[in-house]
Formats: sequence, structure tokens, C-alpha cells
Amino acid sequence: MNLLVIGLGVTGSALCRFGSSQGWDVTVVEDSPGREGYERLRSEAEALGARVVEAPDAAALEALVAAAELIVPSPGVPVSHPVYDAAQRGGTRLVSEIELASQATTVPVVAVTGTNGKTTVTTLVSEMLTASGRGACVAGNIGRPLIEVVQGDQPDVIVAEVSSFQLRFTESFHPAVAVILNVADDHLDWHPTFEHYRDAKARIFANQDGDDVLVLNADDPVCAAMGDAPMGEGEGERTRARIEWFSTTGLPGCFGIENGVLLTSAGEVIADVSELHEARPHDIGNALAASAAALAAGATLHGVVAALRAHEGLPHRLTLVGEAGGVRWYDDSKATNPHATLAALSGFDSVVLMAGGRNKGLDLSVLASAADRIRHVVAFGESAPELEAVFAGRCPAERVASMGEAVAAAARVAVPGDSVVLSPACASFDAYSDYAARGRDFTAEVQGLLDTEGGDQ
Ligand code: UMA
Repeated sequence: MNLLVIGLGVTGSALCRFGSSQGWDVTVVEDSPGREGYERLRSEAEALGARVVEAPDAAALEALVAAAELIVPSPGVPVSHPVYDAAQRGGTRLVSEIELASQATTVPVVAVTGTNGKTTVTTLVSEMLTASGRGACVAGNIGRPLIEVVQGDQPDVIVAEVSSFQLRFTESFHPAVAVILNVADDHLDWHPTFEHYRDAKARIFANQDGDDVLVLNADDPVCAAMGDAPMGEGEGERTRARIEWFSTTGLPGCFGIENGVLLTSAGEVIADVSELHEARPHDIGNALAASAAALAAGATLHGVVAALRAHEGLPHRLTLVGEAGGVRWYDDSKATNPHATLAALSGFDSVVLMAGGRNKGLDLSVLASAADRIRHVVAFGESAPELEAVFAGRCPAERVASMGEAVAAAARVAVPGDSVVLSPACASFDAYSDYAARGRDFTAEVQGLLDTEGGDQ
């Protein structure tokens, strides 16, 4: 087999290892060589016998595609990349890494997608299964490619966080349990339209049948339409999977919440909301979705409850960094789209919002709908001018040049009772390697400030 991989990052490296373990001829294209850590990945790939081709021009790429029998692009390779047209013209098979991985394993997969909450729910489902005595392993967008997991010792269940980029190029990917948490505008720098993004997410259940379970958010209009709508173009066929709905708004027949108690769709008590470490609306939605998915994948109610009680949340998701002078500081660096930022803001009455970074082709003006809870905006990064324009005439907004300046500006305007929230609504790639690096920078600046002010951390 002649395998052509596009992109030499985490996924590309794992694909090289997989290809070489199968005895395949592997070629990897890297369009932007030289980033930190790249040399090591290239040496590792070459040591495995892979050929690394850096920044090929159109003709060279065309020749590589013509020689390939299978093409696997890394998830971050946008649909505008010439490899897709070249593959189509030459009739070469092109699939995502999760498609290839799912063909290499018989272990049941719980697949989780959605615009926001994926990593939290993936983690929770795995913790619930583990607490139920099932051998669960997390994979996918959470950091460890599925293709890597299917090569090692096989667990009882794989819980995979899957992105729209990965789902777009699936053929037979068939999770036993699929979860779609919500679908709002995101990644419109990768997908040409919102519909393209939504349809990619819907591929998570395209191959499910009557023995499988699809967990959907009844409160989310796009998810609700997916559950009811005919599947496929013009086929008039609905999803064949059994749907488990979840709702935080009291809709009947769902995993839901009643008088502060989380319930299954059959009315069994899961846990009291007061037992959760975080209980904002989206935390409750995530807990319900994870419970539905884990129970469908063989968890016990006892294991589900134990995991919910123990789960303390993941870093950079509305994480309290500290408090000083009656002002609380939160790191929500993981909020890289307006939907996530609006969800964060809904939990506060008076916020100094720190936002900005690289806009992923999204409409930031929707943030203005939360202006009544925002006292002041500190805007940074590439999208700072856009954010200033969004809030003009609604609340004061100022532009800063660095995280240090942003924290200082927020400290100047915050008054007792305020929360300062870093919830950028944008990607971090204009200034950082990822959202975690941005969150760490914010945390360090805030801790420096609290040290001088004698705050609690
Ligand atoms: N590259 C090219 N040509 C291109 C685009 C990229 O050569 O046109 C190269 C880059 O220069 C780089 C490599 O491809 O060297 C990077 O590939 P990638 O962007 O696909 O990233 P990976 O390192 O393979 O990481 C991917 C996921 N990245 C993306 O989806 C963008 C990781 O999710 C995931 O953890 C990892 O696979 C393992 O599955 C990250 C992410 O940001 C966390 N995901 C998005 C999100 O959460 O919003 C979807």
C-alpha cells in the first residue's frame, strides 16, 4: 500500500507509525516545516522509513497524489487544500485518520462531537466507564489520535472526541454510541459554510443502526432537527439509531433535571445537582449527555454517580484562578468561539471580559447580546478592532497589546463584585501555540497580580 499523509503533526506522526507497522510505503507532505518540535517529528518519521516531502509545489503534489493508493490528510488541513481536488481528479481514495483507525479495530467506540463541551464529555464518559469496571481509553481530538490507540493493547471501550474535520472524510466509521452536544458557528475558516460544518458533524451517525445509540441535545435547535430530519440527501431515511435526548430545560422523555435532581430518560435518579463540582447550565448538560452515553456503553448507575461526584473539571474551562479585593478571576481560554463565550457569560451578572485572538471566520457580533452583563471589554490580538466595533455604544471597550497589559487594564476597571473572565471567543494561534499556552500566560499574570495584592489563589 502506498500511503500519502498530509501534515506532519501529532496525527501525521501516528499515521507514519501505523503505516510502517503495516509494511506500507509512507510519504508525508509538510507544507510549513520548521515549527517548534518539527525536526524531531521529521527524524522519527524518516527513521520509520517514511519519506518526508516539504512544501511541494502544485506539480509535485499532483505527482505524489498520482502515486498514492490512499491519502489521509491531518485534521487541520482545510478543504481548500489542493490535495482534495487532486485526489478527486485522480480517483484516489481519501479518508480521515478516524476512518482508517476504525477499520483497524473491533473495540466498540463511543464518539463525542459538538461545538463545545467535547473534551469534558469525553473525559466524563471514560471516567464513568472506568468507575463501572470497564476498561476505557480516551482518544481523538483530546490529544491522542485514534490510530495510535488501536495499535496498542485493546481496551473494552474507546471513547473518542471527534471533530468535524475528522468526520468529514469518513466512509464506514460506526460508533456504537454517538453524541452530538450542540452545533453552533465554528471553524468557518475550514468549512466553507455552516451547513458544511453541520453536515460533517451529522456523519457521526451515518452508519449507525438499530443496535446503536445516538445521544442528542433536545435544547439545541440544530441537534433537534438532526434527530427528526430525514438522513442523507433525498433518501427520506431517518437515523436508525435509538435516540437518547438530554435537556436542561425540562423537556419530557429526556435525560434531564427536575427539582435539582438529575434523572435518566426513564426517570431514575442519577444524582443531586449539589453533588457536582460545577453546576452552571452547560455543566449540567455535559453531565446529562455523558450519563446517557456511558449508560448506553455499559456503565452502571453507580459508576456514573461516582464519576460525577469525583469530576473536578478540566483546566482552562472557566477555571477560578483567584480572588482579590472582591474581584474573581477566571481562565476560560478554551472558549475559542462566540458560542462558548456566551455560555460562560451567562453564569455571571457583572463581568470584565477579556477577549480576542484569531477569529475563525465567525460572526463576533453575537457577543453584543450579552452586553448587559459586561461592564468593560479588554480586547487583544488580531480581532481586537473587530471586538471594539462590536461593543461600540454598548459598553466601554479598550484595546491592549499583550496579556500583561490586558490583565493590568482589567484590574484597573474591575470593582468588588465583578468577575474578570478570559473567554476569548477566538483561537489563540495569532500569539500562542494553543489555548492552553494562552491560559497559562493569563494565569501567570493574574497570579503575579494577586501576589502583590495579597489575594487568594
Ligand atoms: N499542515 C500542512 N498543511 C496544511 C495544514 C496543516 O502541512 O494545509 C501541517 C501543519 O503545518 C502541522 C501539521 O499539519 O505540521 C498539523 O496537523 P493538524 O493541524 O491536523 O494537527 P495535529 O498535530 O495532527 O493535531 C490534530 C488535531 N488538530 C486539529 O484538529 C487542528 C488536534 O486537535 C488533536 O488533538 C490531534 O490531531 C490528535 O487527534 C487540536 C484542535 O485544535 C486540539 N482541534 C480543533 C478544536 O479542538 O477546535 C478541532
